[in-house]
Amino acid sequence: MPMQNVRTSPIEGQKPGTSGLRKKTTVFQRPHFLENYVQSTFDGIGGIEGKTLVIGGDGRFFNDQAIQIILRMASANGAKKCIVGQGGLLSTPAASHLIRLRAADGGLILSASHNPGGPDADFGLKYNGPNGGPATEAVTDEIFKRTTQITCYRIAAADDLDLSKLGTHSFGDMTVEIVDPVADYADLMKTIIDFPKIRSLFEGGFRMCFDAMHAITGPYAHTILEDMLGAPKGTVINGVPSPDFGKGHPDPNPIWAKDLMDRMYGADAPDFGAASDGDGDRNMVVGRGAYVTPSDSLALLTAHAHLAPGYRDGLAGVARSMPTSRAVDRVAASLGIDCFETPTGWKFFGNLLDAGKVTLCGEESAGTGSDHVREKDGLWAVLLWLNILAETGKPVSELMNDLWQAHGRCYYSRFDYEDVESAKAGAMMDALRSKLNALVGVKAGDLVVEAADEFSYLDPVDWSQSSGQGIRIAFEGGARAVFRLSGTGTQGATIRLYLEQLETDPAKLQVSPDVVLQKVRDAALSISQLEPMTGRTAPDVIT
Ligand code: VG1
Ligand code: CO
Repeated sequence: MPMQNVRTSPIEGQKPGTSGLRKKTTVFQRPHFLENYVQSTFDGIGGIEGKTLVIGGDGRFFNDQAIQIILRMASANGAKKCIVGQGGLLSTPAASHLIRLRAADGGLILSASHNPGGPDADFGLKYNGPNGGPATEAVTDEIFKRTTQITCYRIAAADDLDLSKLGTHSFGDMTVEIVDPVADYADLMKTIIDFPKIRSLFEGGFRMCFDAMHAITGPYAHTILEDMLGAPKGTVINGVPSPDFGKGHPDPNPIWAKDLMDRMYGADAPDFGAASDGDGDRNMVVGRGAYVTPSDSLALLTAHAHLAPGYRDGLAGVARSMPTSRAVDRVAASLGIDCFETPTGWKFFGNLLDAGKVTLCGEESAGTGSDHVREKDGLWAVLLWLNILAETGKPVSELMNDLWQAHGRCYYSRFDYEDVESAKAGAMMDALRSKLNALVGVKAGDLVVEAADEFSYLDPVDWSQSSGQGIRIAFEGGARAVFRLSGTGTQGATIRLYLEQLETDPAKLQVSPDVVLQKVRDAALSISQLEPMTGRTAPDVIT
């Protein structure tokens, strides 16, 4: 197979964000853009000669073309083997599992996750290391450095490989093995979740609605929920992946999964509802008339994980990203296990999981996972919930109420101000940062600031330091506001404001979150001057 060395020059803006590189699809389609980034990734990880890579994506627009380019580049760069999901598809957690199962040297995941897909929407690419987890900051820094120095990339001249045929194919000197994207993942689930127990739950008439949001979890959910666990056909909705996610926004939250929310709050609602995102690593959970915040979901799973076979011996510890509510901290304290606080993004959980310091981890953005892979895992979280529902026989609302009665309730909400002019968003964060030291003791509205800082993290395993990870302001009485800039957007800046208020009075555990959070919201907006400084009068999305 003829190989080409193609001359190129650095392209600006190839710095990976919270989870890989995400750009408008049209940017990824520009000449050399994808190729430069792929070559920089290969070079940044020390080359791929003789290595085995797992490759797959969420099926969004351009997935099929990009994967062919990546295979031709992998071949030209001397890779020994690529393991590819059939049709170029793999959910992010399934890719993570495959890397681990096959002891591959790493993997490339083609996805912009919860960002919309399509010719006018977003595309993304992410490298995961041999532990199956997202590249650490040291690795992404090295990849980025290579993007600024690149002078040529290597690519084979070859016809497209037919990715629909399972089995082993040769591609120049490289082998390409095309695997069923679902089978290994489903086998793994069987070892940690009590399938017979869930099967009997469905046999007893338990009803569920799983919204795959036209994204990658469709095939996984059809196979596992309907075929293996016996949930009636029709349990999974929007289950066929489409390149533009049915023109939807595959972000499982009450705003973007509104149809599911309407069903769950409507007459004759099912017992349990769930949704997953573009690449299958996020989950939303909702009971009949009872939405569960992701932070509460992590706390609930921590409290009851021992009911599932994979966690019978208890948890080594748990971890949450800094903006995630402190509900899980309270459960961990009652269990006598450690609770770690990390920066936003799954890459920060990898070392803790590898070192056996934590078993479960999660983020407020609908990500929950465990040591079974090194990514968050949407369907796994749903299955663990089902296992817990089957064991306890209680509805979601009662489980949540029990949790709050035992540990207090962390009322929680996130405000997103999207596509803000980057300079204005930066100026607001700078102004806030510059007054942090003077904030303690200041009264803002009805609240008094107790502590204020910018979060930085010292990894307790490899002692790497990550600074500038979000500004947090704690108020007397258990309220907290966090400000940070998103690292996954593709247009302007997105400011995220995370609000939290702890309530331990048993009589005040069923109040509307808006009412409870009003004081901390007012205090946060007054301290930050977010609205006048950005010209925004309201967030675009509240979750
Ligand atoms: C967001 C979430 C973060 C998550 C990341 C990737 O990042 O806040 O918790 O890890 O997306 O998730 P940011 O920087 O935009 O806040 V996914 O499912 O989009 O890979
Ligand atoms: Co995702």
